[in-house]
Amino acid sequence: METRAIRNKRFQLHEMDGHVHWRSFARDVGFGLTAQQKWLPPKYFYDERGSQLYEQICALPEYYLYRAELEILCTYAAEIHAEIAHLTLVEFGSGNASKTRHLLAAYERAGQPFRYCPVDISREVLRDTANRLLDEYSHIEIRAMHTDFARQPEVIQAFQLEKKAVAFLGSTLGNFTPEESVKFLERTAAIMGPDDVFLLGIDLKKSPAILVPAYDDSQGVTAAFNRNVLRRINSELGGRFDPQSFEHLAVYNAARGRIEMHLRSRLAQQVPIAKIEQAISFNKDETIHTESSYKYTADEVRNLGCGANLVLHRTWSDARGYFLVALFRSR
Ligand code: AVI
Repeated sequence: METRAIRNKRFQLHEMDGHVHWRSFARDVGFGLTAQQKWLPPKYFYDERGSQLYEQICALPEYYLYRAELEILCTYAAEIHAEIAHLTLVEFGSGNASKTRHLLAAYERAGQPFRYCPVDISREVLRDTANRLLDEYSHIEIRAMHTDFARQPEVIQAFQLEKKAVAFLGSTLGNFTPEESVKFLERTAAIMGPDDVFLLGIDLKKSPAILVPAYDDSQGVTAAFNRNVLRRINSELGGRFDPQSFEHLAVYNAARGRIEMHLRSRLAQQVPIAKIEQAISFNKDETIHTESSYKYTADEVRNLGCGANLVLHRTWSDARGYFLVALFRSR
């Protein structure tokens, strides 16, 4: 693992080999698109354009997740801060930190120097966000890490923190399968000390009448986000996809408790992809499964923690009960 740190007084960036190498992208694309049910890992949505589209999704009226979690972090910032004030805040998948800001503001109000350790797969987003936060908060010191943390949550040990609050917000855990989630939480719990806490933001189960439009908005932003992975295969792997020949689909799979996003081929077609030296055949209406977004009940969230040696300590919810922020301690 390559580790480089870019330093200035209040900002350090640790590079943990976080860039997506075209060879691993090609390997995942070759593997996923030759499976019986074609699929692609959702992490490939997030190139620069994909990250911008995700920000637009968060502003959509149908995408309640963002605003529900924001409401929780805004309403209960003081209560949550009281639980973590003595800890350094580490955040997996920090993105533009637009919700975490409410916690950072509570640290700032305390008038003491504090450290924030954002961890993200996008270097550009880490840098831009760090610059804005440094301008905004005079007491903040940022140690950022650029890495694909999903495979290895232990990377945060490189921060060498004595006591930490590890946040994983935005329901990003919902994009892991339940088995992957337990593994990820278990591995995180294993590197938590007795005073450390884990703060999880997760979307709750609710009517498909609310869930489905959140992933199939009327302006077509989520459709563009979904198709962006095909554009990325075109530009980085020499693919010949016509993204418009794939229809965006979002369905709620009640048996599995997840929203599934697919891209459905409007016609029978063959798509050459130069860097995997193959042409992929699609039947008309055949789909590529591009993302699962698991939804949980509050009890399932508690059990998810239990299975990973995390004990639920407190929860906060929005007024409509759509979203949950849960604070765990390690067993
Ligand atoms: C990042 N993740 C939690 C989002 C979700 O809701 O699963 C990604 C997303 N996919 C479509 N819209 C948003």
